[in-house]
Amino acid sequence: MKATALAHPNIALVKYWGKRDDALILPHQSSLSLTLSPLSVTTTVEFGAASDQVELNGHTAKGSERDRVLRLLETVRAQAKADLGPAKVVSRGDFPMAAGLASSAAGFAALAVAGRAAAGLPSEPRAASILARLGSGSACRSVQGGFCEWQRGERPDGEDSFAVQRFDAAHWPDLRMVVAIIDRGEKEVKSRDGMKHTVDTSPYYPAWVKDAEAEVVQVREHIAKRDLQALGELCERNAWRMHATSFAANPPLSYMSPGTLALIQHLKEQRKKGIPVWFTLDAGPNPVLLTDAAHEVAAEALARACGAVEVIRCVPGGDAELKAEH
Ligand code: 2P0
Repeated sequence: MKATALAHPNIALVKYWGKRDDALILPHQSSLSLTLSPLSVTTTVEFGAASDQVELNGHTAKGSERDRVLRLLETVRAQAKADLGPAKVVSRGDFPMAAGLASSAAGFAALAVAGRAAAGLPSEPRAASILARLGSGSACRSVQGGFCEWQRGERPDGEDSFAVQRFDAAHWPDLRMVVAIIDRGEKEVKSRDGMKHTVDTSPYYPAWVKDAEAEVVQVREHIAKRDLQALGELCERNAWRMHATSFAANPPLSYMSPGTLALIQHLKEQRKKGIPVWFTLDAGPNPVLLTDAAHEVAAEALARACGAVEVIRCVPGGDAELKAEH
């Protein structure tokens, strides 16, 4: 009746930006991401508590935050076909939650894996990925490690919309992701609201969706060959295009800060000097730099020189995993 799971956040190389079904969290497009180690969220679920309790990073969750967690566990109860009673959930992350690092992705992946185990359901990546998706779209890509592809699926019930692992973390141990925290503040527009606004009002949105499936295939090929330059160039272009859809929304929406632009423009100069470093950028001001092990120190130094207040060096991460209960 009690289980604890640890999951890593992920950074999308081809991004998810927009839903075709808001309730089931079904995307307009497929996406492909990489999990980030050593960053993690650890979540414990215990059924049979006196009442539903949700504690996130030491605070009692309220409102929509609490509702999202409890709704996911409602699905677990239905799947287990058992009256498991109220649930106590305790979740804690080890990285800045508002850094735009998809903490919700790691959190809901850990919740899905722990929730299924606490209910006595078998360990099944596909079922856990679908469950995690119901909490937060990108969470479906944090159930397994390495490079995971969220296939958009076609079915209206979402049963074919889940992530599959394309390459495990050991496929490319030399790859490095350097998270450059430009701004620790909470973003003004949450991803969920920003993507909905973009889908509803941006004339560029259909072009973004049209390109996505082909980009997933191309990224897969670059990863297969461990071609950092080709991967970096495609990731940058994909990030620019995602942000371009938001710039064109009405009213326009920008997640970049002046510091973001200063850093990402500087990368061009660094590449001319022979440093292999590219960026990707989620719905926030903090770029993630892609490079190799030989250049991670240089990438950190240039992020700091461009104003990063904190830098986190990451390597490809593994699967979400259950922890032994004591
Ligand atoms: C991604 N992002 O592919 C994209 C790129 C942000 C930019 O997935 O509404 O927290 O819970 O499904 O997954 C962030 O959005 O949104 C996100 P919901 P989510 O990683």
